[in-house]
Amino acid sequence: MGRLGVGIIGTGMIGQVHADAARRSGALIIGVSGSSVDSAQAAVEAWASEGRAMQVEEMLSDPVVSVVHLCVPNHLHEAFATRVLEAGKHVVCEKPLSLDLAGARRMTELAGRSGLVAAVPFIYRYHPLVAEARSRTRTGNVGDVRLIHGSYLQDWLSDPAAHNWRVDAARGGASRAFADIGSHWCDVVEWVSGHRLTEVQAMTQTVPRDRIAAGTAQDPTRTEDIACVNFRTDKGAVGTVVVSQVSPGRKNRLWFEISGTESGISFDQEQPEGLWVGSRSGIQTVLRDPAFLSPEAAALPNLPPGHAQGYNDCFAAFVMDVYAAVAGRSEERMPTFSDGVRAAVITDAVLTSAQKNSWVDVQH
Ligand code: SOE
Repeated sequence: MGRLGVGIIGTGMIGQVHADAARRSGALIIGVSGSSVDSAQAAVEAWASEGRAMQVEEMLSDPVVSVVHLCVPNHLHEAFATRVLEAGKHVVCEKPLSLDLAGARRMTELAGRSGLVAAVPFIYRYHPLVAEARSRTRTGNVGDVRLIHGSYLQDWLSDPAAHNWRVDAARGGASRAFADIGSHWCDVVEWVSGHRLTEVQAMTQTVPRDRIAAGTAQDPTRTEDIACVNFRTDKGAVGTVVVSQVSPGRKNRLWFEISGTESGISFDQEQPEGLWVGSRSGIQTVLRDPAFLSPEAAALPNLPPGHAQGYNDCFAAFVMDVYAAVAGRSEERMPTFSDGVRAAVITDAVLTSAQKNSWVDVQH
C-alpha cells in the first residue's frame, strides 16, 4: 500500500511539528495551506518540500489527501474541522477543539456521525515514563490514590509587551492558559490515574499589562494568565493544579505527583528521562530504559536509555497511532475529539467556578 497522503493547514511552529511527526510516521505531505499563498510557500520550502502550497478547497478535494492536520488559531478550528470531515477526510485538530464547550460538542457529534478518525494531540500521554506512571498506578503499585497535584508553568507571556492571538478571547477563546495547557495537565493525570475530576474550585488571574502588537494597538489582555484549581475526583481523591503562562524561567514545565497509600510517583516534562518513585522506605528514579519498564511503557517508541526523548518523539508516537487508526487498528491511548470535549467540560467548569467563586460540578 502506498504512503498515506496528508495535508497541513497552518504554517506556524505547530504546523512544522505536525509535519515532522507525519513524515516520521511514514506519511507523504501532499500540501500545506496557510493564511496566504506566500506563507504556505514559505512553509513548504522550510519544512514540507515534498509537498506544495495549496488552497484549502484544493486540499479537501484532492483524493490523495486522506488526513488533514489543523494547526490554525482556535477560532478557526470548528469551521475547518467541519469542512474536513464533510469532505470525507480524517482530521487531527489542535486543542482546544473550539472556542467553547458547545463548539467542541458540535465537532465531536459530527465526527461521530462521519465514522472518520478525529484526534486531538494530547501528546504528553506518549512519554514512555508517563506510560510507566500509568502502569504503576493502574496495577496497584501506588495503592489507593489519595492526592493528585502539580502545575503546568510557562513564561512566554510574562513579558508585559508579549502578544499572541491566544490572549484575545475572540480568537483564543474565553479561557487561555487553562484551555491551552491546563487541558494537557488534566488529560494526562486522568489518563495516568484513572480518576475523573468531578468538582472544581478555581481562581483565575490576568496580570495587568497593555500589549501593543507590532503595528497595531491591541485591547488589554482579557483572558487568564494564571489558574489555581482545587478538585475532587470520582474515586475519592483530592488535588490541586496551578497553571501559569507568566512564570519566568519555566518554559514548558508540566509536572504532576500522585500520592497513593503504598507509594508516590512524580513526572516532570522538562526532565522526562526519569520518573520519581517514593515510598516510606525510600526514593528512586526509574530511568527510561525499556529493559526495566512495564510492557505498556516499553511498547512505546524508545531510544536506548541516555538518548533523551522529548516533545517531538511524543508527537510522532501520537501521529503513528492516528495513522494506525486510519488503517483500522484501534489505539487505546489515542486522544480523540471526545477527549477534546472532556477538556472543554473541565475548562467550562473552571471558568464558571472562578466567576461564581464557588465549587462547581464537572459535567459528565
Ligand atoms: C503554548 O502554550 C503551547 O505550545 C501549547 O499550545 C501546547 O499545547 C503545549 O504542548 C506547549 O505550549
